[in-house]
Amino acid sequence: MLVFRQMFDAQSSTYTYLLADAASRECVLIDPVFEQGRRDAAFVAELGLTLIWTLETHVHADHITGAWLLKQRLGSKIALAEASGAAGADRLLRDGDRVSFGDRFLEVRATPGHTGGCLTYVLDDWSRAFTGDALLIRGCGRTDFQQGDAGTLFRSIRDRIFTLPDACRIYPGHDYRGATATSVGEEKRFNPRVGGAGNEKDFVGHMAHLGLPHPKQMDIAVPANLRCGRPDGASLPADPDWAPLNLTFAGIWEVRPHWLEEHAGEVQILDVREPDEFIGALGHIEGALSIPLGQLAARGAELSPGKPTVTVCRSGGRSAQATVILQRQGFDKIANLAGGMLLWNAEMRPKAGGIDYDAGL
Ligand SMILES: N[C@@H](CCC(=O)N[C@@H](CS)C(=O)NCC(=O)O)C(=O)O
Ligand SMILES: [Fe+2]
Repeated sequence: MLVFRQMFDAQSSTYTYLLADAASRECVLIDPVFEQGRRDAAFVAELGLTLIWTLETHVHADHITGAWLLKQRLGSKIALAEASGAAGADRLLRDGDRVSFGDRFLEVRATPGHTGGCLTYVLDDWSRAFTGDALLIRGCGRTDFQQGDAGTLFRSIRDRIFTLPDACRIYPGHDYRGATATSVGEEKRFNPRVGGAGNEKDFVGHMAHLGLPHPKQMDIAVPANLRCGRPDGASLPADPDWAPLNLTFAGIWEVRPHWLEEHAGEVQILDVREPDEFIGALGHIEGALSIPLGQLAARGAELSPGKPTVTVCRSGGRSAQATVILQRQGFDKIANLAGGMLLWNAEMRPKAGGIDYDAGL
């Protein structure tokens, strides 16, 4: 069984793919994006997976890879093409290699042309192929920089991608118009550059006249990607260190109830439930300030700005939104109480008011 997810970085229109072997829980990420490192790490953790490889389809010109960052966070290894010329990889891939995760594997196909080191990763059963920027949906990667060569790209697509079964699903490195996937058969018929009856000469002529401006991030992205995304002296965005926080895939920093019970005196506790809930059956945490979620935008000034804040509600849903509202107001040390008062009560932690479930009522 395969676990498969497609994720998107809106800044660069990049797709990142997660493939996991359901039984062993081993997974790989294809083309992670640096700025999405926390998102990807949280996703891998929440699905109970172990990230063993990050795989690059090529040295990107438009965004920085998350490979190095994920290696620091999760201990994953970095692989990309030997022909990429990049330093800092754990494995340099060549045409015909296999990258295994659990009982599954990806077959490595060299598909140069967009760059000299472009790879396509084909799933073991040929049901899916991850083409990077060699083949895009109704398009293809540009060929005007990074050893780009239109004739080479034409042959890569025709000989190494279009030779897969028509039903093989194609997952590209980007899409700029909102499409997510295509298939070999579909691109053979409808791709205006490489499909239909066009030949190499037609393709080379088409590619010579794209007239695209260079990617905005190119001068930063290419040198960084040639180091597999390792920052060059620049400091990393630091994780908050005032508590052992967990970042959920939804992007919310969370704190566990036991930590809050032990450190209640060091933080301000903000309960965002309605007043009747605050004094209702679930009770509230001693010393908590009560500001209902609907009033938070107007009453943020009642909180001390420099003090770490933990938001609380019934289940953790409304208080997650409270962290977002407070961040917009400039608060930076904010976390949500995981599980809210429901989990707090289930763990029988001390509370003010409410029903004492432990007394058997
Ligand atoms: N506007 C984008 C540039 C997008 C771009 O050039 N993308 C490359 C892939 S790295 C490409 O091959 N695009 C093909 C196309 O747009 O047809 C940016 O500034 O990042
Ligand atoms: Fe690219």
